[in-house]
Amino acid sequence: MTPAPCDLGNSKDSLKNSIINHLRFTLGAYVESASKNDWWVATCLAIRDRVMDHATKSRTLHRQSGVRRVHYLSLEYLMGRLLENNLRNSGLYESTKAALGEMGKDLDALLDCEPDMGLGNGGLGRLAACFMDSLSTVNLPAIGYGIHYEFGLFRQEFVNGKQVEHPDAWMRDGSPWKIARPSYRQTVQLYGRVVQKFDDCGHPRSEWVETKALLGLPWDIPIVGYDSHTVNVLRLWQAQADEDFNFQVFNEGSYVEALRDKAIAETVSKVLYPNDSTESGKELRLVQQYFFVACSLADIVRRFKVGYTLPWSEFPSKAAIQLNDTHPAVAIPELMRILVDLEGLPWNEAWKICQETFAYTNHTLLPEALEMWSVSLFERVLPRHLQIIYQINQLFLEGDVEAKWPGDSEKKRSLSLIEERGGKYVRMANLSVLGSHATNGVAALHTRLLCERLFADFYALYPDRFLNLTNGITFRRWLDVCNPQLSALITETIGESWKKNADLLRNLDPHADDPAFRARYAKIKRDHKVVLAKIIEDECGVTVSPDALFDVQIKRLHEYKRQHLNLLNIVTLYREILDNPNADFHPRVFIFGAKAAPGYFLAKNIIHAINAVAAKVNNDPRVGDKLKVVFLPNYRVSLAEKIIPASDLSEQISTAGKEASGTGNMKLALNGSLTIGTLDGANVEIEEEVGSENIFIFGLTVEEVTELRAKGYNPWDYYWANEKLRNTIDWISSDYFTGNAEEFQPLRRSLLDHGDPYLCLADYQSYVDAQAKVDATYKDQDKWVKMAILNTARVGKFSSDRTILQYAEKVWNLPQVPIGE
Ligand code: Z15
Repeated sequence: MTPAPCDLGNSKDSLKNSIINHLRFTLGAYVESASKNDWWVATCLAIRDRVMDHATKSRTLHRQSGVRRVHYLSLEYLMGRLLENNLRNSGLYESTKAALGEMGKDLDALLDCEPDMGLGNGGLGRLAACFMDSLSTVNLPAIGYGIHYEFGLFRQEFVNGKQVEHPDAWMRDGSPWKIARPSYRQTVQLYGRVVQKFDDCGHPRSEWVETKALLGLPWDIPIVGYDSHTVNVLRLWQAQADEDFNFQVFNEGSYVEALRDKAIAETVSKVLYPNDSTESGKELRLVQQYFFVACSLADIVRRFKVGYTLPWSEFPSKAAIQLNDTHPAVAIPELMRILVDLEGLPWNEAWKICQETFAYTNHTLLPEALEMWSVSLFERVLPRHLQIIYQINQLFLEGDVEAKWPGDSEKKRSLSLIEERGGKYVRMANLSVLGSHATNGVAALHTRLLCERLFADFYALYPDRFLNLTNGITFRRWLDVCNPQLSALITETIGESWKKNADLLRNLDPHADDPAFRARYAKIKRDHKVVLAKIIEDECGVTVSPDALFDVQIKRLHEYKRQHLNLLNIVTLYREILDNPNADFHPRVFIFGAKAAPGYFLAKNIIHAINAVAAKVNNDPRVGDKLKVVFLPNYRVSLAEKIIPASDLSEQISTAGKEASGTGNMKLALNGSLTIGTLDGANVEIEEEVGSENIFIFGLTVEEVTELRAKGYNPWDYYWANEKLRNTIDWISSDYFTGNAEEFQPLRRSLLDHGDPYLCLADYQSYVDAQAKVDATYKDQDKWVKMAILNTARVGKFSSDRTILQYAEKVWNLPQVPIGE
């Protein structure tokens, strides 16, 4: 007899029961004395119970129907907090709030207990998180694979204006969202050597022997879509020691040695590498990549063998695998190894399966971000995979390349999987293009540059492999969760179907001319600015007026993103306010949020410079309220959710051709923050959507940058020609801001002696002029609010639901599979 199921209803009373049960039986706490954290955990578990049922149902239906699934492979998932998102997506927010309210608890206060799940650096990791949300929302069968890092991205603090990093022990107390799946544990091999053997039919077979073994324990996190019953999972692998392997050591009596090995094994999933858009080249990073790729592929192959007894040629019809950048590209030789060495398939059949299975997303053109592994390191860690890569390369260069460009060794050098100049390196980008059927860029301009520049020769050879899939963001987290007031106003005005079809936001367009609507829209913005002003007071000790223009630059600190160009304008304004105290300048608060990679010296110098300028400006009585500069420490998803709805102006000022897409630009525009930006990445498409009268575009275009560099760029020309610019740079590099003129010499030298690689000086005047136009426009509040509303109304294109449906149609060939109640 099946026992009666427990009450998993969605009513207030059911939820109340569940929460109380979890307090009592899971946490062993009394309702009367439970801590705030206990209440938070109990609430998460009550929601998780309801979600898990749908996860099991989704998995079963996907298996039974035998549909193709997409497997998203990413080293990073920047999930942020999950409770509010899961509540809003599942429609349980109101009933849970009421249930807790009856027990004297405030849901919104509990939400702040949750540590961010910060298993990513920046845009690439957050994109993966938005995609997981959209995959569940639009009912696509999907699994996300990644690493269960014990420590996510470091916590940032400022000490005397300088960045200090602290470990982020996000799951020291466990996490109510993750579930261990010990029965799906996998074993992974590393190091060792390759021996040639022959199988029973006399065919040569490579065998990888004398390897070290590592175990991967999967943790599942359910992903709740909006108004959909599909619950996919994010499966994260934790590295563990292989007990069997350690027994050899035990037998020699070295008990303590064995446990040391165990600790070494567990370092593999210990910590996220904190670099965004620069590769580290470290052995542990390669081991991390292979570890999670090998676990994930073994898991995919296990599922393929359990579900059906199909020939291997059918593998691609069951499994699509998306490579999020080249970080998981070792999956290509790993699948070849499985098919050729373990399953005994002929090389050409295996290669066809590989190409049909994999697709690759490129996220950058920056040379320092293109992964290259030294051949000697690669050979030591993955000897068999290096052989496979060499074999792929040889067949490619002697096959397709020779056929298209007979005898052309220059083409072979450029297309080769191996870089030969200055030591040998494996080019992971070339491997990714070659081993997959699709390579996509993340914005239209970025894709054009991929085809014209980075992959020009590959594009000539395989033009049909390249496509554009412009990035998107989930409107649930980046509007519904972070700005429920605006979300409610929109729903009241145009109905709620925009949540499933973001293009319908265009129906807001006419309301920009309605003064009553404008007033409500403006009030929501101002209320958020009051909340942010309080956070600024608490975090930075700076008092700011919510009536000032909130000017926001939030993103990783990188020279190409040009936080230092922003700083040049700030210091120029500071000078102007002192020189011309009666000028009609609308008060402005410059707000920064950014982490620098711990080893990125100049980025840290720029953070210090911004903080030093802030300290002077904020305490200068001659400036008063006209200008404030704040650098909020420890920028992360949960802080972004508070800054974005309160922003008036969105700084998207990268050097043209450098920012692949940007996604913060989309989040800010959606929340009615006007963009000041260059024609770079997705800014180009934002301008197309919102109209050029509703955005502040400035600076050199990609073509003009190329031209300027060709004729020879010299920052000194701009320095000598522009007195304001000269005074600004000289002032920053004087002793005025810290008492020590040496402090910001690295920044000065980069801008002048080292050639200003990101053209700050070339774009300076155009940026300052655009900022003056912003100031003038803001003074006309009616006009500004109209522009803001039109931004919200016209950015529907940037919903990640649209992006994901394009992937499903153009790359993965996936069906949408609705899951019943
Ligand atoms: C990263 O966050 C991005 C690119 C990278 O190569 C690495 Cl290693 C990390 C970013 C891009 O800089 C950004 O323009 C883009 O919007 C984002 O990926 C998502 O595609």
